[in-house]
Amino acid sequence: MSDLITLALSKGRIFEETLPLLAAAGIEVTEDPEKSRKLILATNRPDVRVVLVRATDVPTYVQHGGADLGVAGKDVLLEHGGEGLFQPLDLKIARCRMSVATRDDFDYDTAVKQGSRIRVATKYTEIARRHFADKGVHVDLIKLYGSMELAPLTGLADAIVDLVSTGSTLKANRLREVEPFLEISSRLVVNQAALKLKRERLRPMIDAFAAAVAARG
Ligand code: PRT
Ligand code: MG
Repeated sequence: MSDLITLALSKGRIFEETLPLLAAAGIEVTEDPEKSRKLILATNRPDVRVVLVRATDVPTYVQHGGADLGVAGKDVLLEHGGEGLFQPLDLKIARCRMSVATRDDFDYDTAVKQGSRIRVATKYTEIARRHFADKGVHVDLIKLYGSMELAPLTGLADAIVDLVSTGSTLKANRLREVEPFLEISSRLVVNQAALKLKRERLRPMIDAFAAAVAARG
């Protein structure tokens, strides 16, 4: 195992919202990912680097030691399963909720009450499967990799399960949020072997993140 500390982040909201937490640990990313195509970013600490990966790949990198630690949404962690990952901290960033949404003219409550089979399109098949199983609702899950909003509009599905934050994406596509069911935020994930072998340097980082999260309230 290399002596570097490698942190896996995804571009966009997770990268942006993790920067202040890194700053609290005295770590500054010295390159701007929006201004270059580099996937490995240096920091002010010669022993710490950031790697940019797809949000859904963060748990995989950390689990297999491609990174020592990373930041991933609860949605991503639930879908991944979280095996081999130590999850010491809810960073309370990139917050949103997982919801069921339908077309305006689909009567979800009645369909549920009548025990109808509902066709649900989603990228989050594991979360959706568990949610409807807990409710005792029969569903046919259709796996998609993006643009879930299109599914009810084209007749591919009756409903979708997707992340909602402001609600404007649903609104723009004339969909209605009928059932928010899971609060989502991002977690710090740490490789279990790294936690043992690099404990002296990782522990203060984790503690600094925890203090910054607590200070934010
Ligand atoms: O976008 P890309 O395909 O590159 O990857 P990604 O979608 O996996 O990454 P990214 O950066 O978009 O999301 C990373 C993490 O941010 C997710 O795993 C969530 O934990 C968290 N997060 C917080 C969100 C949102 N808010 C969010 N609003 N992830 C996605 N969205 C999407 C949502 O899927 C929907 O399409 O934004 C749209 C809804 O937003 P509103 O504001 O219109 O309701
Ligand atoms: Mg996205």
